[in-house]
Amino acid sequence: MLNQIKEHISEVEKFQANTAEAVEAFRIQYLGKKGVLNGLFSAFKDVPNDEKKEFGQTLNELKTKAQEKVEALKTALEEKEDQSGSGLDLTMSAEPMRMGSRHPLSIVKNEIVEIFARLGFTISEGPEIEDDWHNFSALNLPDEHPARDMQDTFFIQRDPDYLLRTHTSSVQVRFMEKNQAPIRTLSPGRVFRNEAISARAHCIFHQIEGLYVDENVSFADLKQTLLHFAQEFFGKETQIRLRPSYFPFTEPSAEVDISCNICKGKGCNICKYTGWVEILGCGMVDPNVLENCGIDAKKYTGFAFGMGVERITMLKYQIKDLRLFFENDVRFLDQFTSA
Ligand code: 2NM
Repeated sequence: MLNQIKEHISEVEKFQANTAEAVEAFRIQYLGKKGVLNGLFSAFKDVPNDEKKEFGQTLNELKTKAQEKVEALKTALEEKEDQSGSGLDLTMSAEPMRMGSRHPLSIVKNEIVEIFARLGFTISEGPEIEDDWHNFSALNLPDEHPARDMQDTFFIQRDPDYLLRTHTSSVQVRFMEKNQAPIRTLSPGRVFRNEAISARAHCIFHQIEGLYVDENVSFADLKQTLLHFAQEFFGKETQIRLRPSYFPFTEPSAEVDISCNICKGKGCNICKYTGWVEILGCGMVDPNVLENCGIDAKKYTGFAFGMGVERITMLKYQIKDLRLFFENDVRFLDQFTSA
């Protein structure tokens, strides 16, 4: 009987299996209800007393060995499966995840804001629905000015007039009414004009206007500030030129061109073969405007400028149709990656 157990032990030690079924069959053969071990344990009571000790020890050895064998074979099979058979390929690339990206107008707005922030300008914001005073009268726009016409302005209510602001200068009027010089402020925001939508015009667009008021602010300060901006935004080699212009709220006024950064002056579609591209309007704030906003025009002077964010963005990325900014087609938006 003892020899029989020892034979089982050596058989258990030798046993090998490659499939889960073979391991299970082995477990049932030895450790199952009607298995070898239960059979031998039942025979234990018939073993003579002086042999019981050795018999019991050997039988326990067989049981432990059988249990360990089953565990070892199961673990080996599981490891083998992890490496290959489960259909899980750890070298496969992950499902592509759609990352959001910033709207090109936001990218450009943030870049412009940062350039002026480094010069000490802070952001001011105001309402999109304005009254006549902040959008027109305070800014020296005479009653007969064409911008006041229904054709150009979206009126919400007449007499008293409420309208969608046509420029962000209204924000700067509000800022001057609340703050005294020195003032350095930048007003980015949406503006509204009653225009037919085309590749070049939209009834909603974005402006950034800047205002600098202090003692002894000169036209030279304006020019140098705008040159610095142009070189920061469009590149160090960029040149600017100023052409005389007219705005009701500034005197003198100018339009600013940058040297064409596409063709470097050689002549191309963008600059219409002139070598120059218009980017903004500017001027010295009319003393009437300063006085209208409660700033002493005898003591202070100021410069102001305004630019269209769409125009600058189209130049930067060579976008040919303004409507793309408002359609939010992901095939368009996906192309812009930046902070
Ligand atoms: C422009 C051109 C020139 C401008 C003027 C003012 C204010 F409120 F200070 F009078 N803000 N922005 C201004 C001046 C805007 O946009 C083409």
